[in-house]
Amino acid sequence: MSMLPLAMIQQEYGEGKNFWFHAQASNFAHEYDWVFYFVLYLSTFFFIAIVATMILFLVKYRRREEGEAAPHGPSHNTVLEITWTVIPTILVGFLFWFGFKGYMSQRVPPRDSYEIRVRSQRWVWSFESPGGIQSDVLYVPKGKNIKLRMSSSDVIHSLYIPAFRVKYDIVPGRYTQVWFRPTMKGEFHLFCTEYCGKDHSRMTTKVVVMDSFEFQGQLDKLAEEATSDPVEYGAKLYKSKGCSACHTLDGVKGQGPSWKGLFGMEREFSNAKKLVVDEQYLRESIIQPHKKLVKGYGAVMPVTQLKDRQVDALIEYIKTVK
Ligand code: HEC
Ligand SMILES: [Cu+2]
Repeated sequence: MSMLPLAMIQQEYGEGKNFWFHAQASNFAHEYDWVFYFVLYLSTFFFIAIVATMILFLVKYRRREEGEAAPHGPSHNTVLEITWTVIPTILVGFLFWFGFKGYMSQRVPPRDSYEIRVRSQRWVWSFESPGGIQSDVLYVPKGKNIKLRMSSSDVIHSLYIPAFRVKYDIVPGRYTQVWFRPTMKGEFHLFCTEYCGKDHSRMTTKVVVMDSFEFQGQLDKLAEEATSDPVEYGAKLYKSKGCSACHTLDGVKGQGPSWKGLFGMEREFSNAKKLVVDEQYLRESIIQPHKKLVKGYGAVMPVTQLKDRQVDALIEYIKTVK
């Protein structure tokens, strides 16, 4: 048991954080937790009341003598029956109202929301701000309504930000969306909660909530990074775009061929004539992965939404993997 004063504990774990929950870091958190506790205490109350009554009756009406006949009890009690129908109905109606109200407010983003594109892919997240700046960490300004427009390039994933009480599936072939308003500065977990294959458990990143001034600075920094050294940028994309899940750098065969010594080698295909690997071929393999299939490999590489300069950077990077 910690002896820290309350103020220090709150600073360490975030306001509203306790045994059950993460910090209350979005506009939804307060009401969400309230409903959770209401259901929890209600269920606890009825559990105890029902089990206690059962035990009491077990003892009180137990058979006392060998061969004693069971007495005839009352078969009907209108007042009791109405009571145990009406009270739970009211309670359940109340719960439905809260659930429905919360659901509706989570489903409908306000018009003025700042839209961030979220792309999910086995096993990485990618976020893109309206200005086209991409990152593998979700940066959001505090106090603004944020809408995430999400898509998947392979299987079903699910975005979950516990501190925001936000969770929604991302289904291939369609956009899904969530919104929230961050109310607390800091870093919070973001992860996939839909089992999506081998490295599902590593499909994690974080949300960083900044004030709007810091947020602008962060966007500028990311934009700068993207235009600097292409090889360095390519190395980052190799990880953040999920290429590393299938392509190794050390010659070991993964789901896809290793990139070691790829540039300049001779390649054979199952559906095209052989050629020597050059920039043209690399570009095509990244943008239209299934046009030429490397011999011995299936058509499993996902089509990734990459910007032109990202494709360039990846090619520059591949050229350095010797
Ligand atoms: C799900 C696994 C998977 C992921 C993720 C993946 N690839 Fe591939 N990739 C493959 C497979 C399998 C092949 C071989 C079949 C083919 O040519 O499509 C391949 C082939 C390639 C080739 C041609 C390589 C050669 O040896 O001739 C390039 C270049 C390439 N991928 C780049 C990328 C880049 C860049 C990314 C990340 C943006 C990426 N891949 C992500 C599976 C993957
Ligand atoms: Cu996933």
